[in-house]
Amino acid sequence: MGKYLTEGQLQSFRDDGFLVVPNFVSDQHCLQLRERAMKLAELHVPSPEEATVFTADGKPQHTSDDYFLTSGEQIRCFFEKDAFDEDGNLRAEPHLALNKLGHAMHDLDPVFDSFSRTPELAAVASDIGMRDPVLLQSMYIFKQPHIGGEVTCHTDHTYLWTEPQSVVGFWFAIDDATNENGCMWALPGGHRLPVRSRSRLNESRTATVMDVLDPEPYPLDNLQCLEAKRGTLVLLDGAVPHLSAANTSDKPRHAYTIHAIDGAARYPDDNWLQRPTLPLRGFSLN
Ligand SMILES: O=C(O)CCC(=O)C(=O)O
Repeated sequence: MGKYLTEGQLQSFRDDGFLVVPNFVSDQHCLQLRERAMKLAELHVPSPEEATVFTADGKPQHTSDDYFLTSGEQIRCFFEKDAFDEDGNLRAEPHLALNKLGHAMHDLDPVFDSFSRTPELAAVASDIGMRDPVLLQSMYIFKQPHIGGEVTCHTDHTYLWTEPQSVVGFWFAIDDATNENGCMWALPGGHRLPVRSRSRLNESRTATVMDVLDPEPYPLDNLQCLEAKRGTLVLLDGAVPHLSAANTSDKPRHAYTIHAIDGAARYPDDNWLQRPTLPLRGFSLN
């Protein structure tokens, strides 16, 4: 028995590389975060020139954009590809056209900060063997009705590389996530496969490039559907392949995700996410 998780849950996480923990956060806290995210979306709307669009595979369309590459220590807004009409005008109000907010709400906004740093989260991190967990990035994912794009199969280690590999995803359903509105899917045991690609900054640090370590695509036939009611925590080993489908329904699927790494692991300076002025902090409030 861990501090929060049962032995059975820990075994499941070790076996599968992911774990669904229902009722981890109260509805009230989820709704408070949801309201705050909508507010931040209004407050941080970028100018049309700055706006970065996320393509279907979850990559920014303009990876060279300073706006994206410096977002590791900011609160920035990223739009859905279908948020714009043929003339480049937003089809809806900005906060209804966003793909996500990223990537430092957990450090810069008090509501996100306290949601991200609870004793329960510290206990879970300790249960799964994280010795010095530090919160590297946060994303608030809107998965808007009709326009919420798919996130293709990837591992988080690909984007947040540490040596040794240490990233863990703490994903929270802020709305009910169902097969209909684009819930997450993951490959049971997929964390034991070698990670197949690494995204890093190019030499001039103006764009990201993908190093393909193994061109074989991940086997997708045995994916497990991770439907999750509001307040559910989904833990994801950094090496487990996961994805989510587009939201073609009329229901939003808001989610919040934190990626934590081991503070003792090496964090290469060619990772896209750099925080030169904002020190990393752990889960506990002190
Ligand atoms: O919420 C989603 O649809 C994708 C999230 C994801 O891939 C992640 O948190 O690593």
